[in-house]
Amino acid sequence: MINVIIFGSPGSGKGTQSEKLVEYFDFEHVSTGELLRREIHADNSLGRTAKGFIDKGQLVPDELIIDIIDELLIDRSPCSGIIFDGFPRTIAQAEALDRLLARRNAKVDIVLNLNVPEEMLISRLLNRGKDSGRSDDNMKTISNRLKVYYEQTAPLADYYRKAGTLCDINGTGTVDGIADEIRKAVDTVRANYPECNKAPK
Ligand code: B4P
Repeated sequence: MINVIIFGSPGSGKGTQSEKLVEYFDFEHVSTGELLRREIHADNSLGRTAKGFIDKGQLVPDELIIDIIDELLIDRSPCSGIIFDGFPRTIAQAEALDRLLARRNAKVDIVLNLNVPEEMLISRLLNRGKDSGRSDDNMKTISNRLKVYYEQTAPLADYYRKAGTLCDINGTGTVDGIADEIRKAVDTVRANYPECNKAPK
């Protein structure tokens, strides 16, 4: 299993770049934000719980997210690839992911850390909020999402730097320019799995 994490603050381009990566590699895109929005749309119990946190710009409790990921990892073939977008977001989630992958003789292969200055993040999210219909793309919630990011999620960069898997990416260029840089980084880890190397799409 090849496991890629796209990491960065809200608005850093995680979702955008994940879409680009799946156009090129035969990977599955797992966005915990999208999964939660689907549950909210279905108006089920998980969705109603998640909405309460998301609308305030807070993180959904770790155990709910870890259960979702645990289920997703069932019956993976040894050569499947996953792009985790927006997961993990806390140290507890990162440790849980390491455990879940180790049980399957797998590991986190690379963490793509998208670096974007704060004023650009805010402008991207406000811009998206004009037509996304997302209840969390407004200034009040964005401010809290950024605060939560710095407090709870940013420390993960050190966690993965120590593990030797962090790869810093400048997230301020064009979408295609950033995608090229990311593709090269992911190609280097794919080379560690010669038995899985089908030519990219
Ligand atoms: P997410 O859906 O993951 O939202 P996000 O972090 O704000 O990033 P998003 O994917 O939307 O933005 P992107 O960087 O792609 O999570 C939503 C909420 O769900 C969280 O706040 C939390 O409450 C909850 N949640 C999700 N996962 C969780 C977890 N693991 N644990 C607990 N809670 C969790 O980019 C945004 C915009 O930038 C786009 O409009 C795009 O068009 C634009 N953009 C991207 N790249 C660009 C570029 N190069 N140039 C110009 N614009 C660009």
